[in-house]
Amino acid sequence: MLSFFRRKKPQDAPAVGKPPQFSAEELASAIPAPAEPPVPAADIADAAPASDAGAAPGSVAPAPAAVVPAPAADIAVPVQAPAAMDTADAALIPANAAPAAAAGKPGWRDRLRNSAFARSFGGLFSRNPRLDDDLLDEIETALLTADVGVPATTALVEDLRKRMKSREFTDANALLAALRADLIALLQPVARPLVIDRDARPFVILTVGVNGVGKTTTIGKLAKRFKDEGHSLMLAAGDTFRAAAVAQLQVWGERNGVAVIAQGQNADAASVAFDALQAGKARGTSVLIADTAGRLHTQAGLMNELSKIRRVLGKIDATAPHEVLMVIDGTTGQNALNQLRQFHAAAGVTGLVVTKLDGTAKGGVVFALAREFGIPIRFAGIGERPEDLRVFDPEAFVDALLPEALGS
Ligand SMILES: Nc1nc2c(ncn2[C@@H]2O[C@H](COP(=O)(O)OP(=O)(O)O)[C@@H](O)[C@H]2O)c(=O)[nH]1
Ligand SMILES: [Mg+2]
Repeated sequence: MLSFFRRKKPQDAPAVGKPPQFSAEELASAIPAPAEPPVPAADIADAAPASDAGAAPGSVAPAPAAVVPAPAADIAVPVQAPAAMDTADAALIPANAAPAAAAGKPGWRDRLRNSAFARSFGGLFSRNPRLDDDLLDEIETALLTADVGVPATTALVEDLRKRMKSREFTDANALLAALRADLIALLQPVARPLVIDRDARPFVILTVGVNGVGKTTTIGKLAKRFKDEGHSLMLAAGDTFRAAAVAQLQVWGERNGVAVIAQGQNADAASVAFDALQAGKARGTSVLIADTAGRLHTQAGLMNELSKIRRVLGKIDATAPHEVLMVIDGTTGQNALNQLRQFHAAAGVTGLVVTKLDGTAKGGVVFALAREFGIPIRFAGIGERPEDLRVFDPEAFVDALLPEALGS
């Protein structure tokens, strides 16, 4: 793993209030490649703060006392063009990352077939099991092992047991088809895609979650998606714990030709969000996505910081943030439920992204999240490439875990 992705613990961060800066070493460590030609002046101007775009800080709404916008010269991105496109790829996507998944169901199937879920059910049904209580026990074990959790597993198995006793199924395959339908039904209520309200200018998406779950990567993927859909876009580098985190977002921004508002390392994250929203308003940007530093749901001070970011955004636009998008690592297991509970209490989560469902993720936690919270699952990450962020699709997801071919 590149040192670039290694995170310094928040408590190691020097005190807030120092002028933001990027040393040559920090940038070099963020983008491990020879320097490429600098960004053209026009691009740098595009990344300028609100004050440069014609709106004086505070003209939209007075800055709250706790938020001291950095002096104009310090706001936004004095970052020397760290890299060109190919270098950016090298910095963002591991060299051994798989090519982008195929479109539609085949991509889901291909990426999820090694999941614990798919493997245990594959093993179970390739043995042509008999329709009996042992089969239900084995299904129960497989669901629990795949992180579906006790409440959802119990509900699913008891439904199947009842229907089996009333002789609804002719054989094990009929029961498998019923399980498939039950799993889809469990996810249907949370399959509510993110809709960008075009009247909100900008539509503000605040991303939250613990360290390393894929927040910044997801923002990069979303930037590409929204750009392709014709939205004008701005990113806010709210992970101010490390210079490398700011640079990581800037590389994604450059890659997609998107302005990144930053104040550098150790800046107040709420201040960055405030500046970015002012800039977005001044430019009539359609979508603003704010990154935040990863934090543990057990760190009360940092969780309070999220509430503060929310409040500060609300000073400029009472309806912002329009989406609080929590990114959850699909390999986390049942702990994901605790994470969501805490983040929801601190920041009012309105949508989820479950990442890393490719590879060996158990995947079952998606069902547990759906059952327990009913919060919409907007997207699923099924790989590291920009294209590998899918609108969450229960049928494609369940089809990948329990292919129809299984048992037929
Ligand atoms: N396989 C896989 N890796 C992912 C996915 N999303 C993010 N990652 C990887 O997870 C690691 C951490 O991502 P990052 O965005 O820096 O996490 P953050 O700390 O939450 O911002 C990086 O190596 C990403 O490439 C995904 O959907 N699948
Ligand atoms: Mg990050």
